[in-house]
Amino acid sequence: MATNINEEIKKVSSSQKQKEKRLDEEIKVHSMPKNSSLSGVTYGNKTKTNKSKSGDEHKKTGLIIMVLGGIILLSLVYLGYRYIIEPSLQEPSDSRPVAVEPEPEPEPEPEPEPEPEPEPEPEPEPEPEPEPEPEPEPEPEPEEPLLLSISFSDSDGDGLSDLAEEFIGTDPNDPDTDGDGYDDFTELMNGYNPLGPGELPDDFIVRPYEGENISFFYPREWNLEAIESGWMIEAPDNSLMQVMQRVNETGQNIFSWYSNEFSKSEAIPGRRVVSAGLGQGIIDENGEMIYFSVDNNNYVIVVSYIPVTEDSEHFGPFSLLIDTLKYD
Ligand SMILES: [Ca+2]
Ligand SMILES: [Ca+2]
Ligand SMILES: [Ca+2]
Repeated sequence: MATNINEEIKKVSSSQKQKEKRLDEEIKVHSMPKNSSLSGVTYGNKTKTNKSKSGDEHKKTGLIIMVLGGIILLSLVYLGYRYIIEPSLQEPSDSRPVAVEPEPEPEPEPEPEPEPEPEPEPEPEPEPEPEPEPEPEPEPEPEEPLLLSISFSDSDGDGLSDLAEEFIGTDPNDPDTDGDGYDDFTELMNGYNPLGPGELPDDFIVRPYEGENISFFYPREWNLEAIESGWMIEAPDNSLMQVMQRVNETGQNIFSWYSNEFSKSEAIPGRRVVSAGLGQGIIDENGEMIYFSVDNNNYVIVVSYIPVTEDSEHFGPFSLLIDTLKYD
């Protein structure tokens, strides 16, 4: 019985050992691939070959470095010679001949230099700048309004303004141009010739207009036409003079009437006041019309000047009209 038990134990232990052995083998088999795939023996071999290879490369590299070093060294030597030693050798050799030169040569040529360039330069002028608007000038004075620019001065005091006398040909500085004892204004207004004996010639430069209440002189060549509340006198160049009559509803004198009519409270400057046959008149602010009060402030006469051009061509006729206006 005991032997049997021992044999049994042996069997068991031997089978146990066999199991363990198999396990070990299995473990080896499983772990083998790992070892082989990793750097096991093979890797070791490879490393060895690499080491021997890199040894060779080191030698090559060293050789290359030495060759390159040699080249660089030679280059440096060459450059050093080329740019430092050579120039320093040449300089003295250059300066030597200069020093040797015996004569500075009296320079025989003043050579007046034949003026090389008469400067043909076509000058394309890259646009001469668009010029920043040459005139910021705010207009040379706002232009004196026409009637305000007329001088109604009467130098010889005969009742005709200088401009009117110049127009009809009498002397602005002599009240009695023809020396007959009657002044120029009186002769004209009464139909006598201020330039000589007798009555006004038929072809005198101006002629009278006699209205119901209003009379005045105007140029013979102008065309007079009655219009509503007045007259229009047209020059050959279509410039116009107008004489209009208005009722003075307030019965005020011309200064009060003007202030009331145009709601002006300020005093009227002297240069806008005209003394004429109808008494004192007022030139309006725009210098286009002159207002007179007539018939004991029952009417206002409005005279206007409407030129085609703004020259002074018709100042004479207009002055004469103002001077000779009468209201009866
Ligand atoms: Ca005069
Ligand atoms: Ca005169
Ligand atoms: Ca006279």
